[in-house]
Amino acid sequence: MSAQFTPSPAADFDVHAIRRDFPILHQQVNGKPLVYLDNAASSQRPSAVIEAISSYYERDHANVHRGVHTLSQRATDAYEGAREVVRNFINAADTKEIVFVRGTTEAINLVAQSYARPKLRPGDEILISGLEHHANIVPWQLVCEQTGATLKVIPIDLNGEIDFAAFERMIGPRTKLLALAHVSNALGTIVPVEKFIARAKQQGVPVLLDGAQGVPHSSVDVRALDCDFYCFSAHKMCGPTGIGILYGRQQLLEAMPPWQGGGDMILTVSFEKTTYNQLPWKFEAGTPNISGAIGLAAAIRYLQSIGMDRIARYEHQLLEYAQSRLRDIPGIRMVGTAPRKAAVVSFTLDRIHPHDIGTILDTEGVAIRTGHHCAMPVMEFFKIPATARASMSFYNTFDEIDALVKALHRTHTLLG
Ligand code: C6P
Repeated sequence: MSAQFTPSPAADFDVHAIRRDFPILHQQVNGKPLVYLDNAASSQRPSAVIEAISSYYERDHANVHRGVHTLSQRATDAYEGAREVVRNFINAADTKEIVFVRGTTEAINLVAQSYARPKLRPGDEILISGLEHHANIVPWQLVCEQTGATLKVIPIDLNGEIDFAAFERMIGPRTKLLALAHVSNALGTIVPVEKFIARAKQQGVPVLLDGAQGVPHSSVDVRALDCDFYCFSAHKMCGPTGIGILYGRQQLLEAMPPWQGGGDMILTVSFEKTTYNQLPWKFEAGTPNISGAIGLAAAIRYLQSIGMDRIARYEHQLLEYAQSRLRDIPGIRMVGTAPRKAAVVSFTLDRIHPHDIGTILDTEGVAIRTGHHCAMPVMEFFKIPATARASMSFYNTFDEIDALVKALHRTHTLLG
């Protein structure tokens, strides 16, 4: 047995009280208590979020920015109020910098098409890393195909960290944008984005951060980070699906053309000429996801009521406990061993396919994700087709990690 980490959660962190806020957690799956460890794919929602959305539909729903009637004004106030909640949460300078989108994927595509595409010329370069989710690869491949620019990939090492020295060699006068994950979804690596941003700034290169796995687990301050774009999805932070945020520095967003046309993004339309709305509405064509924005604001308020720093500390304890307990599983190989990690453990078991691990775990009520996690190049780097990934959230318990470990021992007994 390896030395085991003894958890000592802060006395004022009452995970059982927190769990009572999440109705979905209290059920049996396949006759066993649900152990939900697939939070990196999508987290669960507290009652506060579910109630905010249903109360909006029960009392306030109408279209926004269009009607003078009371319901439309209420809906508009709630929608724009949600923007302010997001602004405050990530410490953006102005609500003009907060664009509601469908999620991280749409935010990155928006920047690729509206910021990068008009600027890129053949020979220009976009820099990403070998850690990226497909959402931070494919939009850049598309825009490179459209413009003749080149996509360059900063290598990673066997711990799952981005090679900073290689980055320093690769950034240069042709680099037009650096786009990096804040936290890797497949491995959990927390990327030391501050030093990448500082180096990019010396070169005058703008930086986009894919914050899909960053925002839910630690406090993010876009001004302190000094990034130019920051993208995230509500559904990974206790909010609804189908809504997310593109934060962009105002000066850059002002200079970008709209990427979709339609209602709400215009000031005037005639067949000869159309003029566009101000920020942020210039990027929000059509009826937006109003209830989604309201749900996201409720999720942020909920997270703030617990405190992002307390969440980060508790989740770190879950990670340390999981890592120390998993070491004893026969044939386990941890994939992604960076010293700074979010609460994600990716692993393989000797001679057992990750999908079989996932299937056996499900019979024990334990939900994890298996596969390439939409990060196929990461799997290719480690020369594996897939991993099993347990991703934890602040409502998980140490007992649930014990349940995971027990189910893995059973998997080994059945298939190993
Ligand atoms: N990762 C996972 O299981 P969307 O689908 O747009 O909300 O988020 C895309 C995305 C972008 N970047 C990172 C780092 C992500 O983790 C994700 C979503 C999920 O890891 C689903 S593939």
